[in-house]
Amino acid sequence: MGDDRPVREGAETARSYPSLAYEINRRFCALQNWDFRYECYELRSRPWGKWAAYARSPKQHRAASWVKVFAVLRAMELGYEFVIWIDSDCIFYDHSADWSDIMGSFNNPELQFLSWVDRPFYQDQFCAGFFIVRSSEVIQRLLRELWTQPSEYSWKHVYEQSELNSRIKRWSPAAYSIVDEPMFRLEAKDQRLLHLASFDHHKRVPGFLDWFDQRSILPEALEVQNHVHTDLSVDQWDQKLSGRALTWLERFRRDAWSLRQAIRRFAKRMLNGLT
Ligand SMILES: [Mn+2]
Repeated sequence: MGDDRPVREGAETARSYPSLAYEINRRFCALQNWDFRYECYELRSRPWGKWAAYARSPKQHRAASWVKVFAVLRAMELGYEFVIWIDSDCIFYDHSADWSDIMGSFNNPELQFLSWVDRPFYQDQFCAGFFIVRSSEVIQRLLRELWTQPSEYSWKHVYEQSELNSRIKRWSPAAYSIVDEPMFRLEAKDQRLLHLASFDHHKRVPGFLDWFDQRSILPEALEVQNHVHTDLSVDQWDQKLSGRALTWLERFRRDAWSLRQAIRRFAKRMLNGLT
């Protein structure tokens, strides 16, 4: 998993949903004997806020959720055969759930990508908040092209998810699998995933706290120094994939863009304050 926000420890965990999700997901991975990484990625900080992610080859700013591409590519570089991506607003819900059938589907050597259906929003698309990929040339190329080629979804909701769906749907059906199980609502106590997406953002902290409460586990992030990696620089990865340095004009544009975003955020806060 990954986020630009740090994992908070001690009593602070309970106020930060990525930190609560970190601990729930860390515990599940420990049970499964899966290595677990939280990429706390880094973007240039300016006095008014952070730079947005930017892809130099298509000259496009990119919404934050695109950064998962680097986290997954990085895990592949580390030599893992399979990489599971989980959003910081998504948890492995039932820790006694059996995942051997899901992982076993990769016994089919043609399968490259597995994800959950984006129900109730779309019946025929997957949600990019959770997916499993085989570390193969096909997937590496997919992720590199996803970042370096122009996309009409660069800043359009649901961002990299729409681009991923449109690319993978061109593949042979044997190469991808969409699991039809709930993730956006708690429909069963034994469901594998729970994803509290942006429309439910106010439920994330209380929802994840309930998970700890029901199991009498203290909501505190543990083993942070073993699992949180703070050296994934979004710009360095873009430079590596795009193959060139930023021009001064691009630096200026990114400052201007981030300033514009900061003004928008401020205006929105003011408007909310008035109503
Ligand atoms: Mn999400």
